[in-house]
Amino acid sequence: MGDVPRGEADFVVVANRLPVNKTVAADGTVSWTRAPGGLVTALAPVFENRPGGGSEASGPNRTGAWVGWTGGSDPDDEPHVDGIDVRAVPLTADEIADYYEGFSNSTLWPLYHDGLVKPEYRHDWWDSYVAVNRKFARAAAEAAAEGAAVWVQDYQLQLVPAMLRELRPDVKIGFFLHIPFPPYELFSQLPWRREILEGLLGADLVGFHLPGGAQNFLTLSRRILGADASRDDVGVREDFGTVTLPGRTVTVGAFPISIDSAGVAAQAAHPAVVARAAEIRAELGDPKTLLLGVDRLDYTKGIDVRIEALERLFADGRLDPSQTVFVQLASPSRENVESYAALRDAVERTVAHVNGTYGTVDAPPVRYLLKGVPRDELLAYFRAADAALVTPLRDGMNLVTKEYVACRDDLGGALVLSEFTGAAMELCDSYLLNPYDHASIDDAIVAAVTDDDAERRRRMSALRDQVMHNDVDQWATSFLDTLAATPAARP
Ligand code: GDG
Repeated sequence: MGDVPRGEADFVVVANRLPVNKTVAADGTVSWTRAPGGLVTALAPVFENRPGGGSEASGPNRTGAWVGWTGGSDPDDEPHVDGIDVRAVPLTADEIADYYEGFSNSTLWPLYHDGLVKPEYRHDWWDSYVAVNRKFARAAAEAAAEGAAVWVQDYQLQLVPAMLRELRPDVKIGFFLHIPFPPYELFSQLPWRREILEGLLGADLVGFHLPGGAQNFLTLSRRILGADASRDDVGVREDFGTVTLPGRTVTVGAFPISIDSAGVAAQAAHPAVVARAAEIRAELGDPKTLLLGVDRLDYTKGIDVRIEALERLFADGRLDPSQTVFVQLASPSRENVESYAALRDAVERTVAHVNGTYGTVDAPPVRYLLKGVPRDELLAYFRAADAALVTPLRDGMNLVTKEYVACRDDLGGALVLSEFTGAAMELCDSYLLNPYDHASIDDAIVAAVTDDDAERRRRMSALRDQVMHNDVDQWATSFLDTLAATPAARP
């Protein structure tokens, strides 16, 4: 307990990954750059917008720190990036295999995404998850100043809140889950269901994207732990509840994440990006209809769902393959996890099949890229596309949707969106579809590309109102203000 040295940061973010990427030049020189990815994209502006890292809740001119893993196993790594005080938590190769690829991404990730792939339950992975969570908790405890606000992120670190509270009962602890939180029927498969819930309940505030996740958490706390968990019917927001524990109360709520909407819009409106968008269409042979998918290569994202839909639409004559180009930008992800390698093979087979059947040698209708593209290039694709196809089978939020909308100040484009994303709750003027229903998918895509301009512009304008008014800073401020207002523990 008392043997942890106090740090100096009044605001600490604890996340699996640091917002850094390592590159090693031919001469061995190591350099660190900012990394892409949902969480990093979401949190980097929050961190930078708080001078010195101090949250509004904890006052200006304070210091901040970001605790996380570099993404590698070199014990000599000392990452640094401009503007953020990063504190690396080193992981061994075994920990990467067991905590990260194992328990986080072969147990929790599939379990929390409807069991789309069968979750594996292994005790050696769990032991590693516990040990690594302890490392993160200790690093956070060492970074945090007396009374600091510590914001723990996501499914890899669900034990950190309780571990940190044990080490540092003086700090305020927030936890936010970026992926869906499953209902009792699924969650209770987990052999360590009690431990995970107890870990999360170490926080003062537990946040989810959607009210449904918050509700599941309250129900699970009641049914599995027998805790006094209730929905706050008299509160200002009906999506808030509380879990009352001996000596303290945990606040539970929904905070739908967003993007740096103005920043994305401004970058996408840059003349170079606008020019590149036109160039992209020309390079693709000026198709009548340009469709776009942008995802990490993940089985939750429904990449196969949209390609199979295209095949049906070509076969049924509802879309003309000689006048349609679908670009799928897929960034490689979790390549050492078996289900991801299998997905890659399946997607590549389907792409080849559709191109072989409906393409010509010089004009395949599907263009598939398995690599991350630079940000400017990505935004140019968003500006160029007549429709974005976002068809996940399950997705916590999906930031690609919001980025696409933010890029379309021309009110062009259309958003085709799965009901099984968090974003669908807010973006109800998109072309919504049920990714399990072929007719629903096909009709949504056809409507998005054939509706008249007035209807498409009306929808995009409504979507833009939503996205431009609800940005990531509002998300973070709302979470941190709620955290600051949570009741102090009773001695
Ligand atoms: C998790 C949850 C939740 C993608 N390819 C490239 C690239 N990206 C960027 C996108 C976007 C981010 O990565 C992906 O964010 P998503 O939200 O779509 O998805 P996840 O990575 O699964 O994120 C998700 C999120 O956490 C936040 O809470 O919304 O539900 O699963 O920003 O633009 N960026 C660049 N090149 C690429 O090729 N530059």
